[in-house]
Parts: sequence; C-alpha cells; structure tokens
Amino acid sequence: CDLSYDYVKINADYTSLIVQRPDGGVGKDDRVSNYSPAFKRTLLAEALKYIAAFSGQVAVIKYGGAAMVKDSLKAAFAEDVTLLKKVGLKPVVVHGGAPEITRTLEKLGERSEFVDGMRITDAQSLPVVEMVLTGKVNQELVALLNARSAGAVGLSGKDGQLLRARKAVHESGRDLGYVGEVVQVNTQFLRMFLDGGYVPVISPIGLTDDGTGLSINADDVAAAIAVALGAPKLIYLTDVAGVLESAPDGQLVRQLTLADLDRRIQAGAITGGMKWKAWAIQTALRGGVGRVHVLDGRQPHTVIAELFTDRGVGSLLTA
Ligand code: X2W
Repeated sequence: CDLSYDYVKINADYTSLIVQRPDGGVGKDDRVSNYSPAFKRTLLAEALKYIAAFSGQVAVIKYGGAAMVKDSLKAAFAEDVTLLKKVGLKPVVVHGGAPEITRTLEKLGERSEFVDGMRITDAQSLPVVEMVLTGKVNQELVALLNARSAGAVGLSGKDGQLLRARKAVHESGRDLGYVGEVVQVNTQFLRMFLDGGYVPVISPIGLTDDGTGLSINADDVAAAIAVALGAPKLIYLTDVAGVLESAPDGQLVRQLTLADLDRRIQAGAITGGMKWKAWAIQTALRGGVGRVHVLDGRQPHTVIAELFTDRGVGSLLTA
C-alpha cells in the first residue's frame, strides 16, 4: 500500500483513512476498505511479532526537527510514544530544540554561532537555552504525552544528577563557552522511572561537579543514555528520509553496518548536521546499542511503522 500522501488516521468506522495531501489539505481515502484480507493479516502478524519481541526493552528516542514544529506531527509522535509504552516497551525521550533556541535568542537581539553543530553558548545565552529546552520544549512534550496518559516525567540533566558533564573542548582550541559533554549518566535514577512505568522526557542540559549547567548536543545525549542503559534500540527522528546514498536526494539506504558508516564518514560523504548525528551513532554502536534507526520525522508515525513492520521505513544501522 503505497500512498503518496501522509497517512493521518483510520476513520472511526475502519473503512477509510484520513490522509494529508502533499498540498497540506486533509482528505479521505476509501481504498483502505479495498485492501485485501491477506494484506491486513500480514501487517497485523508482523506487528504482533515485533510487539511480542520488544516487550520490556528500552528504546531511546531522540525527538527533534520538523516533528517538533508541526502540530499534527507533534501529536502523532506523542501517540507513537504512548503506544510503545502501552505495548510494553520502555521509551526514553531525549529532545532537542535548536531552531527554537535560535529564534528566541534572535528576539533578544543575540545571533547564534555554531562550530561543528555546537552553539557557542555564553553566560547570557545559557539561561535562554535552558528556558527554551527545559522550560518550554520539555514541558510541551510532557503535556502532549500525558494528555494521552503516557506517564511522562520531564527531567533536565540537572535533576537527580542525571547527566554529569564537563566542559567540551573543541579540537580547534576554540572556547565554546557553556557547552558540555556527558561524563556519566545516573542510570539508577532513570531506572527508577522506567521500573515505575513512567516515560522520562529529557532536556539536554548537564551539570558539572561544581554545579555549573552546560548545554549538550541532544544527539550526543541520546547516544550516551542509550549506551549507559544498555538499550537495544536508539531512534533518531530527523528531517531527512534516513541515511541517503548521496545528499540531498539520493536513494534511501535501508540497512548499513558500523563499518559502512565509518567508510562514509571517512569518504566525506556525510555532511552538515548529519555529521554530528553520524558521530553520535558511531558512539552508540561501539557502546553496544544493537540497533540504531534513522527516521524521517517529517512524516507522521514513522516510529511505529519502523519498529513494527519487516521492511521498516527508514535506515537501520547495526554494529
Ligand atoms: C544545543 C542543544 C539543543 C539541541 C543548542 O544549543 O542548540 C549545543 O549546540 P537539536 O534540535 O537536537 O539540534 N546545544 C551545544 O541539540 O537541539
């Protein structure tokens, strides 16, 4: 069933799909009633097989990009996370928020400068970064999840010393300001929520030993948490279809290994924001995370479509 538009939801009567057309309009597709019983059985059998296999597993999900901007995509993401939790997985959500930080800083008359995807963060901008991430983005997502009774708990890396951090040093020697890297994840604290049936929603702010807050790239935080928890799964929602043969619009690479990824990085085939993500993925795979999924966050419900079907919808990376 290859629909040329975004699937939104099945009608209450289960005979049609509410769909979003490429022009953004919402319409109805009655073809669903024509899908063969064999197709429906196959899809259901696939989904149930994966649901059974994943029960009890931790899945760390990095939420970012377009999925954080458009209301319908935000709602679809919240539905997916809630569903994962309800079928027995233990989702941990790490969110970004770089575009919103940039916009807020601009309103305050500050321009953002990035070095290798890291925002140079001075003493004036750090409270703005925290305000947007922990105060706004985090709490909005917690509210969306809990409107669906997901049991979401908003945390920054400061809470319970969840993310112990140190100042990051850039290879060029350039001072990035209040930018950090993860030194240690308090997994005991996180497990407390997971064991209690809650969904941790984490803002990427770390804390140094002397109590200084540091801003950390959210892709890195997601990888560090997945490694520390021994999570079998790490999922990145991005603004591209997945890993592509060639940027920006090459064929989607459905499966690749860590060695393939290493080769692509060395060949300079991975550029822009994806470079940072690629390093985080290397860290995760080397750290024992079994499967890393790179998904298109511009489409609704890619998380469940990837996890619960044989073919998946994005790129799957394994060690
Ligand atoms: C990031 C934190 C947010 C983030 C920043 O200030 O933008 C650093 O760059 P995305 O949306 O996942 O990029 N921190 C040091 O990583 O957001």
